[in-house]
Amino acid sequence: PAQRPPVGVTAAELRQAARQVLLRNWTGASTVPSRSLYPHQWSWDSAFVAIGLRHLSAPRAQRELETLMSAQWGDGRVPHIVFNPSVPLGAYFPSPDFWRSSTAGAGAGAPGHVETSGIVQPPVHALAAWLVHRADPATSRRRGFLRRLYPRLVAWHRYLTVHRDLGGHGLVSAVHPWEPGMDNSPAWDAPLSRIEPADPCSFRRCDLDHGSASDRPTDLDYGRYVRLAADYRDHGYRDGDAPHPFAVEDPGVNALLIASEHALAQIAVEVGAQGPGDDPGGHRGRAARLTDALVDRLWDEESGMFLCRDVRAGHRGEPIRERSAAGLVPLVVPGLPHGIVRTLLRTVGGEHFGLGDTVRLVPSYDLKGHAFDSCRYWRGPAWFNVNWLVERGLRQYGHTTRADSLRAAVLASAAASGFAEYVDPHTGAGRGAREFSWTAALALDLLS
Ligand code: 9WN
Repeated sequence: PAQRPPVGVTAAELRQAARQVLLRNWTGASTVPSRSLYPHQWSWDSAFVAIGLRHLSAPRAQRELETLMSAQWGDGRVPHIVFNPSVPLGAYFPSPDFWRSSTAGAGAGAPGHVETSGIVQPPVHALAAWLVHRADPATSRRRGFLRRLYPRLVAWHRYLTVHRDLGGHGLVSAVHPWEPGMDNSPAWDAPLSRIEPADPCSFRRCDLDHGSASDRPTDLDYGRYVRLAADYRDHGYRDGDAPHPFAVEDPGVNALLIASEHALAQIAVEVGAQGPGDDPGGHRGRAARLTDALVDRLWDEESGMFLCRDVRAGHRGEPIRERSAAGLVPLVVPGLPHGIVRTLLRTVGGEHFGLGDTVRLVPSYDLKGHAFDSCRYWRGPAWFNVNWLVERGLRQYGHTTRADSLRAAVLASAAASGFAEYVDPHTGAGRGAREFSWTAALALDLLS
């Protein structure tokens, strides 16, 4: 195992370094994932950031989520990017003039006061809101934090369960590879291969100004990302009208929705919500139904993990036979059947993910997979949010020793890599951006 704790870094020094990153990446109302590569507000990044910020300043953590939720659309969707108007258009692609949310998305209720993207990211927000509240309930109550956020979180989940059940079996579908947050996962190769790429001359990849081409998704992938997003936009971002040629049920997205639905039940108790359906019992019932659907549709005994499902393949959709770390994220779901938990734990430590054996952090993709690449974005490298989720899952199911060693490995790797965006799972070498916000935030959370 390569990621040893860096000699001489104390917990206090690491905490201080993480704090500095979060202060530097704070814009006054929210946090950028990275000053260089991602100069706007991203949806699931903000949820993870708030989970860390709560240890520094409860009001600031609350503000992070409030800023994001104030860009919510009328149909309930929470956009994956909220653009900062003071950042030049050329700093990130696709920029606001590509998404044109306030005009193209008007029919779906896009806000007029801010520009956003039109797709979504995993719903970690209710879980984050609950954890933020618990860090300082008095301040949260005084500011009416949960009382104001609760109806927005309910509308967000309703958007996903009503407008995005494209498979018709009670699970949420992602309609773009950016939505599950794992852009170029090998799980998308087959469904994406059916998409005609946009003309490469029609856009310019700003990401290559900041990141190395060998680490980032390929130009062909980008052409397809652009095509899917442009077609969605040209259908007014209305899910009923858009054909959604890419539609996948992702176990990570659905597991995070379930964990957040459980958090909504606790929030409903705190705010005294009385339904109908939006009372604590309503949320628990929805979480239970989603859990049943997750197990029915996505559990694969042969692989020993959850698989994504391509809703557009065959007559009734087909499992995508690629082992992605998204299939381990359901460890965060409470109350999974015991046999599934046992098998998942074997898989995490087995030859495909190697945790505690060949690697010290969970890789994003099968170490033995045909598409494994230890450098290229979501095709192998280890990401800190995924490892934070697996750590939480191990702890939830009582595997404290394994959770403790994963926690130590995450902290050591965050420190040694300068809070890298992701790391090579074999060597521990940092990749992508440095001073990456969720790496610092989640390290801070694990230190607390
Ligand atoms: C597209 C911001 C985001 C993360 C995603 C990660 C990456 C964007 C990109 O950066 O995606 O949304 O330009 O590659 O894949 O998980 O939220 O950190």
